[in-house]
Amino acid sequence: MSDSSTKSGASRRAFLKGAAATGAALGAAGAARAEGDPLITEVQDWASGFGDGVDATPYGLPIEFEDDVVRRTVEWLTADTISSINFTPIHALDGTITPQGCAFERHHSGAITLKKEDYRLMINGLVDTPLVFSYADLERFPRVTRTFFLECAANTGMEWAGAQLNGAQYTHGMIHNMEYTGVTLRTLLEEAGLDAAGDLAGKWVYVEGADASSNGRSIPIEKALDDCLVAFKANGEALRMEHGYPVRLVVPGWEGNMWVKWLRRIEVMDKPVESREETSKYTDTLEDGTSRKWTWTMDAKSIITSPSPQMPITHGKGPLVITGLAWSGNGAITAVDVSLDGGVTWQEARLTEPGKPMALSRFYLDIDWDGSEMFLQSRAMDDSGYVQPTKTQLREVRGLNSIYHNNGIQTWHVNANGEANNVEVS
Ligand SMILES: Nc1nc2c(c(=O)[nH]1)N[C@H]1C(S)=C(S)[C@@H](COP(=O)(O)O)O[C@H]1N2
Ligand SMILES: [Mo]
Repeated sequence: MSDSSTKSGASRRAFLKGAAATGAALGAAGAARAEGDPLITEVQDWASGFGDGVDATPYGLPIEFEDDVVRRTVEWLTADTISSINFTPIHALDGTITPQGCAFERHHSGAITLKKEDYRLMINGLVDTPLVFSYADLERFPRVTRTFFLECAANTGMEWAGAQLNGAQYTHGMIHNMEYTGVTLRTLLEEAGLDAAGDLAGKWVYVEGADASSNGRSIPIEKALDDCLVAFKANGEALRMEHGYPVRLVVPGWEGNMWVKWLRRIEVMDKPVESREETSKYTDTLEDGTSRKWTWTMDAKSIITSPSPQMPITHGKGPLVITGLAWSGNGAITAVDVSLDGGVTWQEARLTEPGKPMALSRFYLDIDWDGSEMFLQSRAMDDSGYVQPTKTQLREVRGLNSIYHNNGIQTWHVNANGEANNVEVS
């Protein structure tokens, strides 16, 4: 696990040399293409007239050529689309922010239409004054804006027994990363007053949504007071209906199921409810048949988004950008290593910026691909010192009965034609 050859000066120098050679090769290829290219020498349609005026599209959508960058579902996974899931097209995105329009959806009883005017949020239970807030009330509390990932605990769950789904979108696409604006849950709980709760140790909040499933979950009060948000904006605009319009709970670093959408009630309690969503579901069954519960945190994980099965290498050998995402519910990503040979040797990738706590990090590794097959892997490290485990290491602890919390290292086999497939090397 602690192979650190990549951090040596020697490999760093090799990388710099590689990068320089890469630049030269690209330059030559660019020059050759310019000669006799009608796209350079002829006046094109788009330069011979006018384009659309402003307001042609009051709220813009992606250009038609990008219409394959969409959420996708796997039909056989669920009986219907009402209690179902789809997947973020992470293979086709870059940077770290997930546009709401293609951020995965998970509903237990469908996405509901709830007007701001009809919105109410109740805080009751062990509080000094039970309160009901309207949407307009929430807008008058001091506001914060923070970026966090949401990962469904079931992300990568189909891969426990072996490589199954062929694409980063399907294996790792139950994740999104948005900049949320709202009010801290602490602000609202303090508004209701927590003296009635007495000693807060061992106290809980029970949160539920306005949809038919209600998706009720118990959260320890320490977490509720620490960093949870009652959010009404994502990426600068109103939450989309499918993400909980007009208000959702944000529970940084913890499994997506706790991020209650269409948030309608928060009850302060002296014990957890042990609801369906935290007993029969979202617990981790071990080899001996017993189940771990309260496994809230999403441990450090990473995925190479390109190349990947949906993103084959189409340009042949030479300069190749390997890129992916890394995240940790325990803190900030400090480093991501990439292996081209199934975990035998590792190189440290570049992070676009220092990792932010409980938010996605983007990494790049620029290589000069010699056209030979690769077994691509990435492994994430976070500021708690945790290193993303191999699938074998994970199974040693968890057995084969689990679905949730699979953060094992993923392998893509890339053949000489640049096609990638989901495989396992152990
Ligand atoms: N009210 C309500 N909240 C909910 C759900 C739901 O069905 N109803 N699904 C949960 C689950 S399992 C996940 S993974 C996340 C998904 O959030 P998203 O649809 O915005 O991606 O919402 C959670 N919050
Ligand atoms: Mo979920």
